[in-house]
Amino acid sequence: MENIGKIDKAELFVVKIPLVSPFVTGSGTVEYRESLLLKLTSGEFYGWGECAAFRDPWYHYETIDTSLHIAETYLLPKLLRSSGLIPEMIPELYSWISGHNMSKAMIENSIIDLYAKKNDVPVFHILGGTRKRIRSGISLGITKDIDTLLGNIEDAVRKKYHKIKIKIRKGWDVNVVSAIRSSYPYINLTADANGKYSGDDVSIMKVLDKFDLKMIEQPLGPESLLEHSNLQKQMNTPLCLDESITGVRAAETAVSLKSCKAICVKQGRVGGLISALKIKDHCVENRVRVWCGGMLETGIGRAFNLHLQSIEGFGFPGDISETSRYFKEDIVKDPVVLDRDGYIELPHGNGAGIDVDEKKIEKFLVFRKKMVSEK
Ligand code: OSB
Ligand code: MG
Repeated sequence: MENIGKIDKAELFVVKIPLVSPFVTGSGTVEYRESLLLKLTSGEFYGWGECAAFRDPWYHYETIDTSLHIAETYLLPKLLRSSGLIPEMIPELYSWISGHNMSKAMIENSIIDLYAKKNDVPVFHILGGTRKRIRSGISLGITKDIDTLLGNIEDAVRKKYHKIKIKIRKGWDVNVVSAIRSSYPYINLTADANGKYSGDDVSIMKVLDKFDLKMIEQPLGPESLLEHSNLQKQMNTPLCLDESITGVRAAETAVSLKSCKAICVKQGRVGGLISALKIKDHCVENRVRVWCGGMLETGIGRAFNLHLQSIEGFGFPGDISETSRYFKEDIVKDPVVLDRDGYIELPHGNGAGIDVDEKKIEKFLVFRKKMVSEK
């Protein structure tokens, strides 16, 4: 395989795209997906990446502005001075920079897209993915009442989603799960608390334990690895960590502390695809279930998540839904759709397999910056 050579140009874009409806979680609401995008150019080739960070730090400390700052001050200048890189070198190149894994993942994704295009192979080929189609999953936000949510669940069941995840928070938990289970006793159902419960809420967790939830995601705060370990001991339902898994080391610690029986890997949060693969390997070795989460990404980030979930070892449906679930208009040409059996086909073509619509980027643009190599 050929290395990526020299990067000539790096272009950063921030777009702001309306969601079809506000996405409400226990810790924050999103009405517009504001997203930081990167396009790297090397000769006739280019690679795209998307940063998982949101405008505000309600889910994770990184934001669009911190990611932009880290990328333009540290990550991109270093990249524009380097040559002959292959994707495996990226984590090392940036290892001296503490944290900021979302910003790093955006760069890494663009490099992998570029590298795959240069070598005329799809991204999943580089990652070792073998599945040609993957099982879909949908994450349903908190709604104004339970009937509205039941309607959304009905739509998801009709579309044959392989997993339905609901958001829970105090006052929107046992009542909601119990109503869903009365109508849908057998669906593959999980609940995501986004860290908003505490050690005092064990009694609520014990009630939730009775509804055959396939997992409860991140009941306690991101730094509560020990508390999750204590809670897991008292529960049959597998706990799944999301916010806590900020990188490879955090995943290893969570596994050794038995803080969870499942991990939601968001490659955009753990530093990129290479780190996500390391976490997957560690989970498989230790019989912890692993699956690919999402961050309401546009078609760019969504494509990388799809490639990742195509790897054997991602043993539970991810949070990868069809584009129209969030966006009326996206910035890539081919939307993600479900087939009749609720599967999503891997994108065709080399690289990430997406065709970015730069006219749509112009339409939704709120910021842009270009950096060129000094040669
Ligand atoms: O906790 O998994 C989460 C969306 C934004 C931030 C955090 C989360 C989510 C989701 C939806 O649950 C994932 C998706 O559909 O992209
Ligand atoms: Mg989550």
